[in-house]
Amino acid sequence: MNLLKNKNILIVGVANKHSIASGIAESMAENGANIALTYQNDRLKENVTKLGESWGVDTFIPCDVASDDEIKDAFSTLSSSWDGVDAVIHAVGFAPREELDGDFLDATSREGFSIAHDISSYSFIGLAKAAKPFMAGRQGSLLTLSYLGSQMTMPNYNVMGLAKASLEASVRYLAVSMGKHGHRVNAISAGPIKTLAASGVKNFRKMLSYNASRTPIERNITTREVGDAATFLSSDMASGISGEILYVDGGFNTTAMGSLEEET
Ligand code: NAD
Ligand code: 0WE
Repeated sequence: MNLLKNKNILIVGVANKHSIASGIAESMAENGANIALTYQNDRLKENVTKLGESWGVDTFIPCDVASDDEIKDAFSTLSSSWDGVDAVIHAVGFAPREELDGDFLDATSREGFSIAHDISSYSFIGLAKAAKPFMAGRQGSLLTLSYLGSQMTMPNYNVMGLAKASLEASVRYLAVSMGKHGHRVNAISAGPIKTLAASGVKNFRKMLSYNASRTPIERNITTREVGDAATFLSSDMASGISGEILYVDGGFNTTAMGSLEEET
């Protein structure tokens, strides 16, 4: 399909081939998008460049979203090759590892709270601010990635649940702000996937099998399935959708008792 033909799309959050952002880039590349990728730091530069080249990407820009200057510089670099931006994908989340281990009250610190909210939630607003002038005159789209832990407690997800709740609220407020200029803002709430961010998490494999056994489609989702939903939401096919949180989780969030046929 060619849902994103002639669209300029910046994707933030590729670390390796397992990243959700990689499933998004692959789907968007197949759909004819012009893609630019950012990478967090020099450590990731080579990996991200190699991966990107396999999708036909030729623009790679450093961007640590903790820095307003780096966000601003990323868009000025982009403006030398593109006459504007149609869509931005934000697939970034981070909390200090110690925050995601054990009892919520014991594990949560003022510093960890601040970092989690800054990197996982504010950065989407920071990107929107910087992208806005480059989206002028286009019907642009902003998209971020969330998780059900924003709505319901999950063991160990802790302060990330609060940061995702904040991120989802920002989708609604940004949809109003950006809507005045003809742009849409949405999130995908994805089911759990074994990515780099998940690899540091205790018992993640156990969580994946629990999740699969209680999901209507009886399996976990893939990064490519998230990518295809992201392609749709960033395309003109979704011109009536804004402020929305779209669940790409095989229906997990809709059931409370599964089918009573799972083992665990
Ligand atoms: P990932 O580790 O592949 O991607 C996370 C990305 O965030 C990495 O590319 C990393 O470089 C980037 N990042 C972290 N701090 C940054 C900073 N300061 N500046 C710039 N980039 C920074 O893991 P992922 O699972 O693909 O995560 C992508 C998004 O999807 C996150 O928002 C995550 O919360 C969300 N998500 C993940 C799952 C899952 O189970 N894996 C489920 C739902 C939502
Ligand atoms: O949003 C996420 C990933 C969040 C995340 C993970 C890490 C691990 C390594 C943020 N920051 C860090 N920092 C690190 O140092 N997911 C939805 C995946 C995820 O993470 C969990 C989960 C799920 C699902 C953590 C605990 C419990 C469940």
